[in-house]
Amino acid sequence: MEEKDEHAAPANGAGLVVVANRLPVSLESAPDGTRRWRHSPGGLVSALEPFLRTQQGAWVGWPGAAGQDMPPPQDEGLRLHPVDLSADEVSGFYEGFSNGTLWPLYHDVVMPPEYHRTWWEAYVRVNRKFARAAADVSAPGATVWVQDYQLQLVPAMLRELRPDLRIGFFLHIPFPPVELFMQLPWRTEIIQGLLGADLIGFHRPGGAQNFQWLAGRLAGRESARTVSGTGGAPGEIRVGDRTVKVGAFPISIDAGELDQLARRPAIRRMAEQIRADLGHPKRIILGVDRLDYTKGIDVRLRALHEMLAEGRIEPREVAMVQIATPSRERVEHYVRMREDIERTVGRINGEFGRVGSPVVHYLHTSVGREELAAFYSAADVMLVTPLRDGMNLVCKEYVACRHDLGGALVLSEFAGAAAELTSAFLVNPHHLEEVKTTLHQALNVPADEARRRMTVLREQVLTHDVDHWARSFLTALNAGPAFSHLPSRPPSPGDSTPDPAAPTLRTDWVLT
Ligand code: ADQ
Repeated sequence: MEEKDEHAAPANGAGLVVVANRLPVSLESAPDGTRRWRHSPGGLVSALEPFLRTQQGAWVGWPGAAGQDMPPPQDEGLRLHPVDLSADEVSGFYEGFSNGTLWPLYHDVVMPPEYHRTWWEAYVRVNRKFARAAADVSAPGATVWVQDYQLQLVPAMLRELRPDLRIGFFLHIPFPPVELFMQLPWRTEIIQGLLGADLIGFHRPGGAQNFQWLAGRLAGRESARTVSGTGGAPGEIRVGDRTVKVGAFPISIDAGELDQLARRPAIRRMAEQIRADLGHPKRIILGVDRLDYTKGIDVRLRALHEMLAEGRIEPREVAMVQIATPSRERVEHYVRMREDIERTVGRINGEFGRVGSPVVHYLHTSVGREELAAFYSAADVMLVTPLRDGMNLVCKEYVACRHDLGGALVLSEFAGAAAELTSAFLVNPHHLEEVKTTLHQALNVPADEARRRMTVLREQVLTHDVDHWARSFLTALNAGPAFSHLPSRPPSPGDSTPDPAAPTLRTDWVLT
């Protein structure tokens, strides 16, 4: 798939390179026309930063604005390498193939994916750009960790350019069932692209198993060992003289940091103020999501609407806050979904709200970490109802903020997190009556049962944080001769107990 292209390793290259669609900074334009870089620290950045700094790390990614020419800020521990994309590339690669084809296909086709050859061509072109950028910055024998569905061709392209590298790939969204993946006109190319990696990680063992089956069916690759269920060892696929490992690595959050944040008196005061601003309702229901059709925001609004209409919820006693971050606003499905959601909010408030006190408080905005922690602390019921979600970090963030053991989490069975957070109120979001019954249970849960459930949830989230995830993946990737260069860190409570969701590491992997 890749033309032969010789690439020499740079003399001062990085020992660990993260390749992701976005850089951890983005270029913003002020109203006066000036532009500046804004740091956008996410879970991935904070998880990988310690590793990156010890390895003279580099991060390769798109800065988020088409055709930018401003060099990004540099700091000593972490070098940022922007990949410049033209407006056409953003449209074909990002809005088109990534978010109009792969995103809906990988999320159980909850919206119909579109298949366009021009989008595919842009995807190939841009993946090649990312692969070249990674080849340009990686030291001899470096570890390169490629992230997510936008870059599935990069592992094979990069291997062609730099066979000396150790390459990992992690998919942050679900890997679809075999029969859905088979719809994709470029299915073989995607599987071959991923097989360029030494280790391919998914959130759930089911995704890893689907991939292994497809590697056999589409690329004629033999599985030496099939990945087993949660707790099992990664599977192995033979690719020529190489062994590709495939495993489940459930991602998490910086739980300790959020726990500490939520304990601060200032956050507790903010939470009290939120309750006061809402008119001291008996119950606060909260939703926090990117405004995405996979997140099931419409599902929870429909459930609330019907429960209000049936008199199962008294409008004066309940306030629902839905905070929705603007997302992918140029993609058509998203434009329509936003209109639908806003129409439903208007309808609920028109029928059940009063002057000065709507039932649904809808904020189409992104909020800061502190405000988010205050909302989580104030919420009696957290509604997380995606129709399909690779993991879902919001539910873990809510749990991390509830050191008071208060609150109730309603969680979709179709979120990857449901496999770990089994003490939540689990629900099938496709079954509206069940969503209503479960919401009713959560609104009325006795305090001692709520505390019991939250205690178990917190034990899981606080002992399986994002550092644990990054460490598990990099350990598995580097297992073998190069393993010893991982930095050490003081043990955390999670290290003492076996992780049911982490793969068992073998010492006999031989990587070439
Ligand atoms: P996302 O689809 O973006 O991630 P999620 O895992 O819930 O979904 O992460 C969203 C993040 O954005 C959370 O950290 C949350 O706090 C934040 N956020 C959401 N709305 C916000 C708001 N209004 N204001 C401020 N912050 C907000 C993808 C996959 C997931 C997978 C992650 C990580 O779709 O399944 O869990 O990657 O692998």
